[in-house]
Amino acid sequence: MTKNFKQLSSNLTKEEHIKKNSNYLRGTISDDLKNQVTNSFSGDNVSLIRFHGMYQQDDRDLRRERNEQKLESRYAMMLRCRLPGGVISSKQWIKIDSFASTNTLYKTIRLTNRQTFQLHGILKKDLKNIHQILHQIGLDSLGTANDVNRNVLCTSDPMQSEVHQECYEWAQKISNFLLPHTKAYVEIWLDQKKILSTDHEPILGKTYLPRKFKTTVVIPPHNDVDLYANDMNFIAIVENKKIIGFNVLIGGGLSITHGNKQTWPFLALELGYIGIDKTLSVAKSIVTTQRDWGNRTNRKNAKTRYTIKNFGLNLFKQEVEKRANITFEPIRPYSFNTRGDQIGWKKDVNGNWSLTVFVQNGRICDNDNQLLKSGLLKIASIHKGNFRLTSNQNIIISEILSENKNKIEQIAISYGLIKKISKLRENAMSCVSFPTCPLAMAEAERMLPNFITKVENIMLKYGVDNEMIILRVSGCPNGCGRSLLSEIGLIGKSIGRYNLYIGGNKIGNRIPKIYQENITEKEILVHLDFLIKNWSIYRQENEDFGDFVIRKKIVKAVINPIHDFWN
Ligand code: SRM
Ligand code: SF4
Repeated sequence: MTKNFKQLSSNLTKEEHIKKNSNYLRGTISDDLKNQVTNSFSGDNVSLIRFHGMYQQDDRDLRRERNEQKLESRYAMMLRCRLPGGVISSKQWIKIDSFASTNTLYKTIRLTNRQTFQLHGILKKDLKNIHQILHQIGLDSLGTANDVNRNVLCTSDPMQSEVHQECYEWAQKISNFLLPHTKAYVEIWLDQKKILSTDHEPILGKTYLPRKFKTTVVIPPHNDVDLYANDMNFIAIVENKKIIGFNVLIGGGLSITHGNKQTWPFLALELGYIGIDKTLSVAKSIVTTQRDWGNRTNRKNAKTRYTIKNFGLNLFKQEVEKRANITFEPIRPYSFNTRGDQIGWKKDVNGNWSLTVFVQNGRICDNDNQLLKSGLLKIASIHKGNFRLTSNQNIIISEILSENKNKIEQIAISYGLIKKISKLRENAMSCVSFPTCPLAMAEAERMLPNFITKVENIMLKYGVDNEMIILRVSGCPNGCGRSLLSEIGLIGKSIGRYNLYIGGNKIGNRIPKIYQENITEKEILVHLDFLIKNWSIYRQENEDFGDFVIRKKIVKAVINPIHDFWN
C-alpha cells in the first residue's frame, strides 16, 4: 500500500531543522573553534561537524571519574577519512601515522569496515591541522558521516585484474559525483575565503538526505563488500575483460532498535540492469528519489529500505526510470561465492605482488604480540606502491615489485605482521564500541580477541578447528560490525549481555535469526558448545555452520522481513 507522500513532510525531525538552518552546513562551527575553554562543540554544531567527517566523543572509561571530580568529560573528536575504494599511498600513510602518533589521545589508526580509517581522540585545537594535512596529501573527510552518500566501497584487490581497476575508478567517480557541493568544508578547515552566493546542492538539496546512504561497486563472484547491507549497489557485468554495465540493487541495511518492531534488517533488492554510460544518472536518480521520498519525520524509518516499503519497489523503480530517462533491462546473470579477504601473498595482472595483512578488528597499533603500526610504517618508508584498505578491516600492501618482495616480507615477519591464525579469527569482525562509541551498550572490539580464543577451543574440541564460521560482534543494535550478515552474530544488549543470532551464510545474503536473548558471554559459550558439537556430528559433507542450523530448523531462515509485504 502506498502512503501519501505529502504526509511524510509534516513533523520534521530536529535534524531536518538543523540542516535547514545550517547555512549549507556552516552553523557556527568557526565560532566554536575559537572557543578553546572547552573541548566540545555546542548545540547544532555537534551534529553539523559530522557532515565534515567528525564525531564528538568522550572517553566512556573516564566518564564517571571525571564527573565525580566535576571535570568536563574527556571530549575529543573522531575523524573518518573519505577514501573511495580504500586506496591510500605510502606517502599518505606516513603522514596519517605521524599525526596519529603525535596528535591523538589513543595513538592508533582504526581501519573501518567501509574501506577507510578513523582517527580517535583528536582535540579541538588540532582539528584544523588534520584537515590541512589531509588536504596537502590529496585527501578529505567530507561526506563520511551524517545524511549523505558515505565512503563508496569497491571490491578490494583492484590490481588483480583490469576490471578491478575499472571498478575502483567507478567507486571514485560515484563518490565525487555525490559529494556535498557546499564550500563550508574548505572555508572552515582550509581557511578559504567565503565566496558569496555560490552555495547550491544540485543533487543532495539544501536539507541533504533524510538519512545516511551507502553505496558499493562490486565484481562478482566476490562479495567482500557485503553489498546486501547497502542502499545502492552496482554489480559489474563484464564482457571481454571490460565492465559493460551494472545490475543495480537498492535498499539494504542492517540496523535495528531493540524492542522496536518497526525497524528491521533488509537485504538489497534488484532493480534491473543498466549500460555503463547510465551509471551516474541512475545513481543521481536513486539518490534524489530517496532524497525526495525518504521519511524526514522519523529517523528510525528514514533509510531507503523504509522508503521502498512505503512506496513499493515498482513505484520507486518507475520514478528512477523517469528521472534518469531510462528503462531498466532485466537483471543479467550473476552470482556470489565468496566473502572476506584472502590473507597472504598474491600476484596481480601486472606481475607485481600484494600482501594482505590481517588486522584484528582494524586496530592499527603496537602491542606485545605484534608491532603492526611500526611495521606498516617501516614498509611505507620503502614501498613504492599503494595500500588498500578492505571492507573487512584488513590492509593490502599492493603493487609490490618482485625485487622488493623479499625485503617487505622480511619486515612483515620481523614486526609480526604475518602470523598463522585460525580461519575463524581471520574472518571475525567487531565494531569499535567502548570506550569511544557513545552508543555502545556492550563491549565489542575489546572482547572479541579473547572470545574468539574460547570459540577456537570449542571448535578444536569437536575437530572442526580448520573450518570457517563467520562470527561478528556489534556493541549495540546499530549493527556496525555487520553481525546481521554473519553465521554467529552477537548484538550488545547491556554491559556483558548480548542477543545471539545464528543462521547467516557464507556469501552474505541471508540474515541470521535470533536464537537467545540477553545472555552473558558464559551462556553464549555454552550454547555455542552445544551447537558446534551438533554441527560437527550431524553436518552433511562440507556443510557450513549457518546452513546446518537452518537445515536442522534450529532457527528459521529470514529472507527479507518485509518480503510478505509485496507477495
Ligand atoms: Fe556505524 C553509528 C562505527 C559501519 C550502522 N557507527 C556509528 C558511530 C559513528 C556512533 C555514533 O553515531 O556516534 C560509531 C563510531 C564508533 C567509534 O568510536 O568509532 C560507528 N560504523 C562504525 C564503524 C567504524 C565500525 C567498524 O568497526 O568498522 C564503521 C565505519 C564505516 C565507515 O567507514 O563509514 C561502521 N555502521 C556501519 C555499518 C556496516 C556497513 O556500513 O557496512 C552499519 C550497518 C549497516 C547499515 O548502515 O545499516 C552501521 N552506525 C550504524 C548506525 C545505524 C544506522 C541506521 O540505519 O539506523 C549508527 C547510528 C546512527 O546512524 O544513528 C552508526
Ligand atoms: Fe557503536 Fe553500536 Fe556501532 Fe558498535 S554497533 S560502533 S556500539 S554504534
